Amino acid sequence: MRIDAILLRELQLPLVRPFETSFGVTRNRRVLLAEIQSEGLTGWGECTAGERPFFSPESTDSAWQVIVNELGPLLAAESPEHGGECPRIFRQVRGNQMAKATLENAIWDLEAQREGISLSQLIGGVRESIPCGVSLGIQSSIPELMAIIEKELAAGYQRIKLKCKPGWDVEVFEKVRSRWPGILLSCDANSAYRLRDADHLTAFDAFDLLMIEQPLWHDDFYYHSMLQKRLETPICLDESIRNRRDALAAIEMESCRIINIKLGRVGGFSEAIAVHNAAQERGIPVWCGGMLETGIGRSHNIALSSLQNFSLPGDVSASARYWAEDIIEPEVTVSSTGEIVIPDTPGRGYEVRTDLVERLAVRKQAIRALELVG
Ligand code: OSB
Ligand code: MG
Repeated sequence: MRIDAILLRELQLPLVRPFETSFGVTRNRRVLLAEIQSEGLTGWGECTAGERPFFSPESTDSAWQVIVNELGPLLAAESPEHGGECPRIFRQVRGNQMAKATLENAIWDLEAQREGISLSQLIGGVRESIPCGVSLGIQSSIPELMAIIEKELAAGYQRIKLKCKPGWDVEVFEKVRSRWPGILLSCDANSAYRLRDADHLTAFDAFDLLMIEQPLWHDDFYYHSMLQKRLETPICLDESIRNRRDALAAIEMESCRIINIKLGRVGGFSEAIAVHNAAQERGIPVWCGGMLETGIGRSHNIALSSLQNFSLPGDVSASARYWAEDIIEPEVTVSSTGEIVIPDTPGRGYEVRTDLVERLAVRKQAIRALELVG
């Protein structure tokens, strides 16, 4: 596929409600989108980096620079036939997985369109619909959280994940569990605890949590393996897993029993599929995480979640939970049984509302193959 143009845009858009984690509050997203034009087709990618480098070392601004200066020129100089060639094309650039995923995922979208099949089909997806959960940020009071949980359960969501941190944990779990004894419930600490909190973390075992996500350091396997020995509740790793080797190390060391896969965090579909397969071969279930994506990133997550071993409800939920108006058509909706139907039309299966994208864009840059070669 000849790369005719790579267009980068930064969109600014407010979340319908603030999202608070142990590392900070997000009110407004700054989303970097890549539009890649190739032989009459258009592929889209979304960068999942945060506004600040708090979840991972990348940010909207760092990804913009790396794509403009490094990855965009490397890709524009090639004519990849498959999304799977991107890791080789980008190999010289270390890290920067979210920047890489922005372009790689757009190439997979283009490839599916060229083949006339859905992205889910292209990657070998086997599901017709995916089970959905919600990730609920830290609230200002427990009654406010209870009201939100009530609403999300009524909407059909199959699993409730609570963001937690010291001071917003056992007391919250106690209240939620006593009101809803049977629901699938998990928590996500985003690295808010240390090994000296191990006794405190063992108290989480009383609440029959499906998992505790990333309790310790963002880059750790060893101390998570120490902690897992002391916990009945399975640990799920998110931040620590940047690639297949990390997944193998974590599984081998018994640092976790479940893995959260995020396309951006591992650098795109190639590595996400590799992590998925490595986990599946070792009997470790995975689920698809979210990064407050617009409909473009969300549609990539939906396709990814159609792979066999995505057997637990993910954090991929309806557009309307995030945006007054999403930039895709139709918006992502969730059924009353908490499922999203996988589209079967070519590519991602959701149209991009290019007029709205233009209106929301605050920064634009074109990377053209010819200019680069010349
Ligand atoms: O750790 O899963 C996380 C959002 C931003 C950064 C990290 C995380 C999250 C979420 C939100 O949990 C998931 C979503 O609803 O998109
Ligand atoms: Mg997480």
